[in-house]
Amino acid sequence: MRLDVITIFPEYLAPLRLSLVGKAADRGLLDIRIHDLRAWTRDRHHTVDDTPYGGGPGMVMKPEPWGEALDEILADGPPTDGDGAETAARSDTGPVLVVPTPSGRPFTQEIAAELAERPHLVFAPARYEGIDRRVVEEYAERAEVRELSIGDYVLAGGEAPVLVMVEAVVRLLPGVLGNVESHRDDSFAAGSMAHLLEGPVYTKPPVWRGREVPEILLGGHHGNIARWRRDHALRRTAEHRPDLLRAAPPGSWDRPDLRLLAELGWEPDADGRFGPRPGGMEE
Ligand code: 6GU
Repeated sequence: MRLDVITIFPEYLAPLRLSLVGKAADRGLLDIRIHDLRAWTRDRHHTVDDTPYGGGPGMVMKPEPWGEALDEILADGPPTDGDGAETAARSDTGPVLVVPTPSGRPFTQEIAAELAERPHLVFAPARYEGIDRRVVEEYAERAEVRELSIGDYVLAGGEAPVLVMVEAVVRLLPGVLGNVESHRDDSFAAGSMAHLLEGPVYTKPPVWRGREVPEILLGGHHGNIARWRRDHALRRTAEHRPDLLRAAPPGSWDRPDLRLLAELGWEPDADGRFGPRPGGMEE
């Protein structure tokens, strides 16, 4: 996978050289290139922003440096296959331009998995007032553009979101995680533990500061251990992310799940989905 990041703070992306992502790059699974947007300015002051048309606070990133940077980087990326009948903007092998913005669609595990299938990702982090709109319009004709937000809060720029998204994508690439099984129980991964958060984990010693590891985990009864883990995942999800329980398709729950959920005050509606109790205080 080829990964380009165009930024006015190249040093902010230094963590991509470390840890899991850095190792994947060292092993040749990933070609990461960080570019300074100011390299594509032509004035003495390397100007990348200007005041917004229509007035208002803050500054807007000028389109010209982005245009020159993206032209060069898209031309230099891996070739798009196809018979010519499909455009790069629609091809599964064409580049994806990721524009981090608090006004984007929510970045999810599903989107991370889609991005992990693509050969070329180009990230365009901006300061939060954003990039002149015409840049997204222009490149939507030549790439698949994804405007993505990492959560409901406002950051000063898109660089931290790039670190987040790259890590989420790269750990899904074949050969990056040592143990293929490591994906299976991920909170938010598909499978029988989908829509459940992960529960608690323990390691040695068996007693630490007088606190014992739950006894069931010390025995070798795999069925009981799996049940214990699922119960705790369910408790944690009900507590921290009730929205995930409500969104779960009917048929997600087995008999012990339903018993535990009832104990926690949840019950399914006629379609088998959990919703706020009639007469409850929610919504
Ligand atoms: Cl992607 N960018 C900025 N600036 N703030 C954010 C964000 C992105 N996602 C959440 N907040």
